Amino acid sequence: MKIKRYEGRSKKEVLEKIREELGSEALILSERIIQPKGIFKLFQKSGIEVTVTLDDMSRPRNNFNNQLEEKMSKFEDQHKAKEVEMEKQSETIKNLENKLDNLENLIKTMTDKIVSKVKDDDTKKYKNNILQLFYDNLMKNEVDKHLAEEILKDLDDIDEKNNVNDLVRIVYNRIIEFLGKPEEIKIDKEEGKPKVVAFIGPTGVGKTTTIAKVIAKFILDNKKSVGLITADTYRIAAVEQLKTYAEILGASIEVIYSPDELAPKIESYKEKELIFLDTAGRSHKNEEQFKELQDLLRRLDKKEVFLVLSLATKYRDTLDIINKYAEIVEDYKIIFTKMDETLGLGNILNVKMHTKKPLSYITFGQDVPDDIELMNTEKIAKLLLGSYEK
Ligand SMILES: Nc1nc2c(ncn2[C@@H]2O[C@H](COP(=O)(O)OP(=O)(O)OP(=O)(O)O)[C@@H](O)[C@H]2O)c(=O)[nH]1
Ligand SMILES: [Mg+2]
Repeated sequence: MKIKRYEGRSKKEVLEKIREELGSEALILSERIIQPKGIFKLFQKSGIEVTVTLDDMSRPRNNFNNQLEEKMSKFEDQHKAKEVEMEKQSETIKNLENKLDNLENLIKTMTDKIVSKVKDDDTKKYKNNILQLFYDNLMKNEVDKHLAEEILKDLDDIDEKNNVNDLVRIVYNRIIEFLGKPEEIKIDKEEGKPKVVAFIGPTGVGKTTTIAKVIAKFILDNKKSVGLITADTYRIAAVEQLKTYAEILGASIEVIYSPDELAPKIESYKEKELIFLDTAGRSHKNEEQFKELQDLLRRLDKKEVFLVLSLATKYRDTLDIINKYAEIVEDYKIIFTKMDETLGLGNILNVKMHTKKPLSYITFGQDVPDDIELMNTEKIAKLLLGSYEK
């Protein structure tokens, strides 16, 4: 440790000396006023003595510096470690990103493969262009895929150029055969008892309108005597609707409010050639309504039941409907309505496939009596395979 004393007349003077010699690092240890001594003391001014140290002062400074340096280097180390850590993390994130990219690519490739496979299945199913066109049209009409495949089965090897006509004829015939010969309502009066033709089906499909169309043909074209019974008393408007048609057509009409009233009404119509029974539309989800309808149908001994289905109903819903009606009636024929409201006629084939029941009339508009005909299966086959024009 170096200790040095400096003297001067003022503190300023001494400090300047110290700064000159030791620089600004020197540390002041003590200061003392120096009084002049002896006989000259009266004439002399007091001075100042400053004791300083360089080492002592630099040591704490050094310690401080060291600590500071230590702290700084620790901080730098920590900072570096953090940087390394961050680098590692960003590396990991990059790796993860790469993995995600790879996964995304993999999913895309797989999806593309599946989509192109499905497309291949659906669009490029047949080598023969005509068969492919038929298949595409059947699909557009929402024909059940398996049924469409069945209709076009075993034909792909026929040479296209030489046998176009054969191919077309075969496919048309297959459809016509599959649909079967549509059956119309016939007068069938045995033992003096007219047959009861009952129309059943979901709400709003066109049962009442179709009955009006059918009886108009019997009354106006064939001059037959027809009796009408309506069991649809759920809505006042329903009774009024049929009464209006009956009035215009000159048919008699009876209303029944319970199944017990059915037999007497049928009896009262025994002179008629045909009796039509209109029923209330049933939601295929309402069990109670279905029981009532079943009860009504059971009371008819000589009957012909027509299940009326709208072509505007989706395939899935139509399936539910036919399954539900199959629970309460075994023997029935099918009438399709609202052909004018859809481009897809596939449900005609689909329903036939699921029920195997005979087809009958088809309706294509609201006009009574014009918008109805016995289904023309050749026309339907053409529409299903070729175009959507009606
Ligand atoms: N576009 C079109 N509408 C039809 C056809 N047949 C019936 N309609 C209409 O469908 C609606 C319902 O017809 P309705 O005869 O009352 O049907 P419904 O099955 O008796 O109905 P509910 O008795 O309520 O079950 C009416 O507006 C009819 O004009 C058809 O072939 N095409
Ligand atoms: Mg009705």
